[in-house]
Amino acid sequence: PQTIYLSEYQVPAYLVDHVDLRFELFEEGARVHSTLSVRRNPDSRAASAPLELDGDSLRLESVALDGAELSAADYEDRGDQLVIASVPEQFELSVVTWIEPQNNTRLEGLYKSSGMFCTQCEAEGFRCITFFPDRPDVMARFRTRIEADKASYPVLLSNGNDVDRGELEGGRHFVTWEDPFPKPCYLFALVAGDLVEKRDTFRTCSGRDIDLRMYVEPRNAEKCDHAMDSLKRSMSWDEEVYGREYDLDIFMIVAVDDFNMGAMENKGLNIFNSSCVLASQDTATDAAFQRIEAIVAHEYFHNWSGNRVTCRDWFQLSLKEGFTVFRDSQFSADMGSPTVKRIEDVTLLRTAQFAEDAGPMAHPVRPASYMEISNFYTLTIYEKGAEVVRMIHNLLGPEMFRKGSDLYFERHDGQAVTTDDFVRAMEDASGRDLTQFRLWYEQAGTPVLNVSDEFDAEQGVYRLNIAQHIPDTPGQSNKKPQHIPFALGLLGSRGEPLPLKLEAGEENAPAERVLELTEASHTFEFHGIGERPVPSLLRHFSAPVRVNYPWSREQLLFLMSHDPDGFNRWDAGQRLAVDVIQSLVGAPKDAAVEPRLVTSYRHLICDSSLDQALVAKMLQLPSEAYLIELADNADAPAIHRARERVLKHLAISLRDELVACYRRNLESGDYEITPEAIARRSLRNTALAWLLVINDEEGRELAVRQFRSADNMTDRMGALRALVNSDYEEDRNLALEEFYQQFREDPQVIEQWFSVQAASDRAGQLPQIHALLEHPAFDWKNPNKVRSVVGAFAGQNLSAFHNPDGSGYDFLAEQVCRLDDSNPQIAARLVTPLTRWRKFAPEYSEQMKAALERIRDKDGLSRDVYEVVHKSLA
Ligand code: HT7
Ligand code: ZN
Repeated sequence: PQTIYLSEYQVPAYLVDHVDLRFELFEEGARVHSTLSVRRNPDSRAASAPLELDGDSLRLESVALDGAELSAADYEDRGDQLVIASVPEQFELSVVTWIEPQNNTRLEGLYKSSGMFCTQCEAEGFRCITFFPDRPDVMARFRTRIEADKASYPVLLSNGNDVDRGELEGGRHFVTWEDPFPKPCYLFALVAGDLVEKRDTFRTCSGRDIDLRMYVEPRNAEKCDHAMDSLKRSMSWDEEVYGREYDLDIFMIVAVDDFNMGAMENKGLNIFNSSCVLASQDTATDAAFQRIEAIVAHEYFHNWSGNRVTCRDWFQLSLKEGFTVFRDSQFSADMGSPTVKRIEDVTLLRTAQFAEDAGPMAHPVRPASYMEISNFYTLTIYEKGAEVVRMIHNLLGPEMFRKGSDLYFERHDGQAVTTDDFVRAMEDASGRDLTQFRLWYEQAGTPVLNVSDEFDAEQGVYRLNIAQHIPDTPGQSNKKPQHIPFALGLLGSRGEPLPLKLEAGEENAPAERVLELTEASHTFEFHGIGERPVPSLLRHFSAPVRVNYPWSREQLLFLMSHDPDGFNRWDAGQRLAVDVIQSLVGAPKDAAVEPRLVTSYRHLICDSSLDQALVAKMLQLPSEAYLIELADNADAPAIHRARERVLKHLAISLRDELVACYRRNLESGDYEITPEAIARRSLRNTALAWLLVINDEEGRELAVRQFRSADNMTDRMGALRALVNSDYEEDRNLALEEFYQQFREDPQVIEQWFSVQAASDRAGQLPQIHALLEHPAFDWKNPNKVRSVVGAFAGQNLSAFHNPDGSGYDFLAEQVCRLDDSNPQIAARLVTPLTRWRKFAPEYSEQMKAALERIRDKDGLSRDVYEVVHKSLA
């Protein structure tokens, strides 16, 4: 496959001002009539360039230029391109293509899901619908007429406003949609199906009433309220915090079961994976409710950060994704607990993005090259991209950042731009020079900060040295120092925050500062310090970096209970737990577990005056995935055993406290989704899980009772997970069966049922995984089902996946090869756990590499999987 380079970007030779589409939808396929108003781009230097339109899996039926049908000699159909060598300055091109949505298993372009037609055009799916310059810097106005059988497809939707509708012969009907805003074709959408409509309205800040509509299959009619409420909250938050008002008169959301990602921000017609939009108390966990709120907000926010101002090319993907993740993360923080949201974001970043940044697929936030753009919808583009925007926010402060975003939206409205344009708007609005900061977009790899300190008791000076280096990544070495905002505080021996005087005699010094690191090494002096302080470093996780500092366990325990920054309290607890678990990896069975860990957890469980949402997070031990990410020559089963050992020791030592915690947090009133109620459910389900890890009889009874009497999915799933991960095999099987019978008609719940088993070392050993793949509810064509079994096994059930006999790797390789023909995007994503092979001890890594080689050798490998496998083996 060909590699595409940012350095070779050229403006399009032709622009399209208007697109007229007519879709004739049938069971045996669809005919697409497209008429493009094209003109030569005055900014292009390619004066007499041929017209080149992208296409993929299309059957060309006819081509006409300015109304005159072209003969085959006038154009070249190269399969992936339609080329017309000679065209006038300005013209109308009409093309008719035939496609087969019912056979489209890649879920790119127009396809069928549960009997309805739907589209996914980002990044390059529009070319699977008709021939078109499929690149985001070609922005056109779209008019779309959809024709279909009225009984089977009463609802016909596209972008913009419905401007015409009527009956046709043979029981067919049509609806015409017009989108007044020019957009790239990746934002095009079409839906045709038998769907129920849920309506609401939103009055904007300027007093316009927006028609809000959700379209779902009739069986899901009662699962729309949460998404609709989330949408209204998002609309009003974006007005308040960013001054962004919605622009069309209608905003539509559609839920589809078969979808490669979470959702898609098509202009005025967002399409969602059902699992990311449908919720009811009975079927969705608290985590799902929160995820839905965040994704609804994310897609809505794209209307400005992505649609009104879009990307010039796909190297700029983080322009819209990083900025929009930052915006949705601010929104979620405002809707719930900011500290908990920060902990969740950082957990994902440190566990998965840091691993990506240290692996063979590492790439900058603005990549310099790619083979298959679908492989670049990564944690680096999304999560690290959001952290980069967050750092700009922190460096500029909220007011200047808002000035910068206002300027960005005003200056670039209706344009396709670059990450550099975004940074320039921030510079111009604030007067700050972000030249060095731009390296965050160019250099891959997670910066490492080595911090050391000394205390000069005589002078009352505390010195902190911070040295940064950025590890080599594929194609990049000897990197330059980056501009890193580093927030910190110092604590005295009673936990009191000390004033941070950077000069002797400084008055009113603050207790927290953001130091700006720009050199390879800096030494900071803090004056007027009477005793050796305990440093609280990188508060709020002010930059996406690794910090090495030789904390003693004593200091970590101290920070856990005294740090005024909730995030760093949590982080101290994580560092302590990591240290304790790491010290037990490969240690003799009777090696002691740090007793102070038990004491500190007892304090967390018993002191109900603490912020319970934070406590709920602090009680979660670092995940196996994170422990592996931190290790060299990782031995996943040994890490699993050490972690289990600590968990069991804590559960045995704190058994009575856990029962009391469970009872104290039992619900009394109605089910609510407030941070307090979520924390209560989280605490009692953690208590339950711990009790079952040690086969506690009372815990078993509580779990069975909770499973049967729960009035919400969080508690039902909490009890089920605890039983599944226990040694009570009979209860486990009974609960799994009961759960299945109760929810067998609900695909989103069955996905949870699959993944709770596949992720469990008790219920998810390979023979059981094979049985799940044979289960009647499993469907290879549905990405959610594949993720819930194969993805959960390889990504969460790490001791089983890393079975020393290599069977887990063989299994994954086999499933990737199987999926590669039907859905290459999903196949390529599933390879991820194998790409980390260099991280593991040789007895694992050699077998992982062999599995990758087997995938590499498959005949007809897709470009998606080819890129991931070849880069991993390079
Ligand atoms: N912007 C959307 C990206 C997306 C996507 C990309 C590749 C293949 C399928 C896809 N579905 C959606 C999602 C978002 O970030 O909002
Ligand atoms: Zn997005």
